[in-house]
Amino acid sequence: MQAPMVVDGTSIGGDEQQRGVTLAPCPGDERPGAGSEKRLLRYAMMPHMLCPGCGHGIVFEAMLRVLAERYETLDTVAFVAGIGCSSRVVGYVDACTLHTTHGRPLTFATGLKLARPELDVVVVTGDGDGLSIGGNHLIHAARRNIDLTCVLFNNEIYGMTGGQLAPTTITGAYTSTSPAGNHERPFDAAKLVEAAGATFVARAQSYRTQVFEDIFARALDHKGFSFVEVMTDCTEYFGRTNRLGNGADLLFSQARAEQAIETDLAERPTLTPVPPKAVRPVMEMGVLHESRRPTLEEAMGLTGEQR
Ligand SMILES: Cc1ncc(C[n+]2csc(CCOP(=O)(O)OP(=O)(O)O)c2C)c(N)n1
Ligand code: SF4
Ligand SMILES: [Mg+2]
Repeated sequence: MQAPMVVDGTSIGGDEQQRGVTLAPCPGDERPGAGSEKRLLRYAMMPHMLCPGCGHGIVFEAMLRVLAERYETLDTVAFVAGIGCSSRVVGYVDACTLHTTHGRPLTFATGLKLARPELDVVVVTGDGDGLSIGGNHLIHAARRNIDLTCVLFNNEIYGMTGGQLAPTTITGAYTSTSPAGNHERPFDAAKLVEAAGATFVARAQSYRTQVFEDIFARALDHKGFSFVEVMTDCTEYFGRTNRLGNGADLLFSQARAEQAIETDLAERPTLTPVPPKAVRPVMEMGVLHESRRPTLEEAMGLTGEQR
């Protein structure tokens, strides 16, 4: 029989108590208010399935920190996700959650928001889920300007299914389906979604979680379709296949690819695997577009009393 997971002496109650799970102190827990995001976790789902060093855990924890500051409980917040390692994280948050089919979280979220406009609906998707099989739904959700917050975890690969090429994989990178290096050019997700009509578009990195947290909070406040692309790293497939080192090495390579800081470093190739060389492009970070026009719910009259 598996021994109960007891990491330190802090008892936390609820279903986590039934499983004998206790919380480990994390670096930074000594900060005032730090650690409060842990109350939003679904302990019955632990241990989680993310690989050591995966950027998705960093981003997910940052999302929880923002939510913990804004909500006592997540009863009025719905998380909707597709399928993928990124999408899987919604299973770990103690909110109303829909873990849907691959590529379709925005369709479920659209139905949910129109039926229950009073809910705050957050969509978590991956670059495969949101831009490959679900790319069509993404551009139409943006065009409709439905009031959803969509966070796309871009790790430039299909992580969950064994590291296949994604529409975001950088040119030259090795994946399990591009053994000679990727010959294609990746999507610029943020530009695509802005052109499709989203009224809030931003890009952030798992490397700088404070910036991501500020952006995520603004996206939640925004009325209309908010899209946040967050660059995260798949250590297990993207990192290992391209011989890019561990999670920390990958985070450092993100720092070099950010336009706002270290532009001198950014001009140098940051990914130097076996040839053909894959160079992580320099990307603009921050809020890239913000505007206001009627949301789909407003256009349909689902406002005021009817909401
Ligand atoms: C209809 C359908 N096609 C394919 C799959 C297999 N599949 C599951 S997850 C996934 C890719 C996920 O990639 P991404 O969204 O980038 O998530 P990541 O694991 O990289 O975070 C695929 C192809 C599926 N589950 N359903
Ligand atoms: S396979 Fe990649 S994306 Fe999936 S959990 Fe592991 S490191 Fe993260
Ligand atoms: Mg991916």
